[in-house]
Amino acid sequence: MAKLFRTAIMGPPGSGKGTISQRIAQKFGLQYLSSGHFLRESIAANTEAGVLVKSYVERSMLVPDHVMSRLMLLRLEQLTGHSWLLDGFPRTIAQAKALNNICQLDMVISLNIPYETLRERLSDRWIHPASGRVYNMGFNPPRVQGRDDVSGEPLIQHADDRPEALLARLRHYKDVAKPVIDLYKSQGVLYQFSGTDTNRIWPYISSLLSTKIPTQHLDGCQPPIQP
Ligand code: G5P
Ligand code: MG
Repeated sequence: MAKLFRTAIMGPPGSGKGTISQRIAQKFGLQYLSSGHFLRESIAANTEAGVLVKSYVERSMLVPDHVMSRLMLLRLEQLTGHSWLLDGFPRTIAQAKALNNICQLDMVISLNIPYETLRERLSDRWIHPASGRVYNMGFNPPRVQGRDDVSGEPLIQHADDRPEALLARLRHYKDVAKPVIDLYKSQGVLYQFSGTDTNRIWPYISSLLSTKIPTQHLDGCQPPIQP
């Protein structure tokens, strides 16, 4: 049986985790699990977890570790025997330890993007609240200005993408991510990528993954879960 490949992508809000994850999932056929997407899905479905996490997600605050870990580990339990990619989980050391208890990651991608770049991207970001689809007026604009490509409904801008709120979020991200990054560094699985442009970072990630993911795996892969 082909060896399974388990990886995670970390980075501050707006660093391109989602954009790069979609490319990895498409090119390498990994199952794609996004913590933000699962949270928004639970909120939209009004599940017990959704009600619990709504106020955190709306304020861009971290959801409590036990809720987040339970949500993600339950999904991962359904994927034994599959290779996967996690986007946005683990984000704290408690989450990393909970994940470590069930499996060891083969590789962790960490994105280092300058603050000014994040600020520009997020101030230009528009969201379709019902689906969580994200647009950027410069990088991936909607077909019709101010409207979601699929539903045609209006797009909104996130209050937490204002510069002062964003600076606080990014500081918080750094503090919380440091022990997680140190843990994966000590395990020898951390790969850090820096830059201001996703399209320039992507070829490096893609060629690194090509050396790590066994080609037999690609033959038998499952279609990725689209968020
Ligand atoms: P999410 O959904 O994980 P964030 O805030 O971590 O949300 P976000 O916003 O999803 O991260 P991203 O995925 O890192 O950002 O980046 P992206 O969406 O690909 O790109 C950002 C924007 O820039 C897009 O508009 C994209 O098109 C554009 N872009 C990308 N590359 C380029 C480029 O090169 N140039 C330009 N010009 N633009 C570009 O989490 C949401 C909430 O859920 C909770 C928290 O409340 C969080 O705030 N949560 C958790 N809580 C606890 N623990 C966890 N593990 C949690 N995970 C989520
Ligand atoms: Mg994202």
